[in-house]
Amino acid sequence: MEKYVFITGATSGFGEACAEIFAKNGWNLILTGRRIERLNHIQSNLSNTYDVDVQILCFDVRIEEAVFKGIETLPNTVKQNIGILINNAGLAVGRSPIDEGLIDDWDRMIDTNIKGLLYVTRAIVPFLKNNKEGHVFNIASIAGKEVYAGGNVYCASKHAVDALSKAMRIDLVDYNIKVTNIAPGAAETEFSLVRFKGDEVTAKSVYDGFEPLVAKDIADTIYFVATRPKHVTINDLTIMPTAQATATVIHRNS
Ligand code: NDP
Ligand code: 8X3
Repeated sequence: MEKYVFITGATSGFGEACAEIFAKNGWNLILTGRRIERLNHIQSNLSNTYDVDVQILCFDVRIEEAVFKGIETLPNTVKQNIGILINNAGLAVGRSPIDEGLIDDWDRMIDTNIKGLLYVTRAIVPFLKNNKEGHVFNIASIAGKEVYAGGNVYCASKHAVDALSKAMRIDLVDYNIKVTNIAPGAAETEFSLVRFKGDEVTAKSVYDGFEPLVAKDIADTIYFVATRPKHVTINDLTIMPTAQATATVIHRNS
């Protein structure tokens, strides 16, 4: 049986692009997200286009019980054949200084980016361990390497992902499980629309005057890393648009 790649946040952006490239290369998929219509659409599109099995699970990664119960519903043959976990679901909400931040925004980021990633990892890694091989990708960010004005809690959550990648690598090395931390810079997905709560003008202005990354750039890189020889692991990658030097230094054409 062909292996499965388990992708969280597969309803848009990096996750959806990863689903496409892995399916195109013959991998079966387990796709998760909260928007069921999108999951249904992606499932039928990919399974009709490529000769692969596409399983979907609709849950909010912040809800521990939903994560574990959802994963439990997968057929045993599917669970036992998971080869790759891509911990991608995540978000930024707001960009206020620390004394003006909304607690609800902070909770959403911490619960999704850190706790959600942990719940999914806890549920999936035992299957990889059982197979004595596997690969975990954690989608962190340039915000997990640097901090910037108004980035406070989002940056903290992505620094936590960076730390968890290092920690997982130690915990899983005896089981032949690779752990790769991916740290993208500015990529135009639904990310900024979510961060600025549907304000399309502000979201668009994030990418004014330069060519940002697109989701496919990240998916292509993940697929490359996933297909290195068994004895080769790429631990950590920072991927930026050519016009971006740091989280805040961007060359923009005026
Ligand atoms: P998108 O907003 O396009 O995609 C985010 C995905 O995460 C969606 O599929 C969404 O699905 C899912 N998601 C969000 N919250 C939850 C939740 N509570 N439960 C389940 N799924 C959830 O953004 P990107 O593709 O850009 O973001 C993917 C990852 O990359 C994130 O972790 C982000 O922090 C990170 N990143 C993004 C960068 C960028 O510039 N775009 C740069 C660096 C890192 P649904 O709404 O259906 O639940
Ligand atoms: C997303 C990139 O620079 O907006 O993680 O934090 S940034």
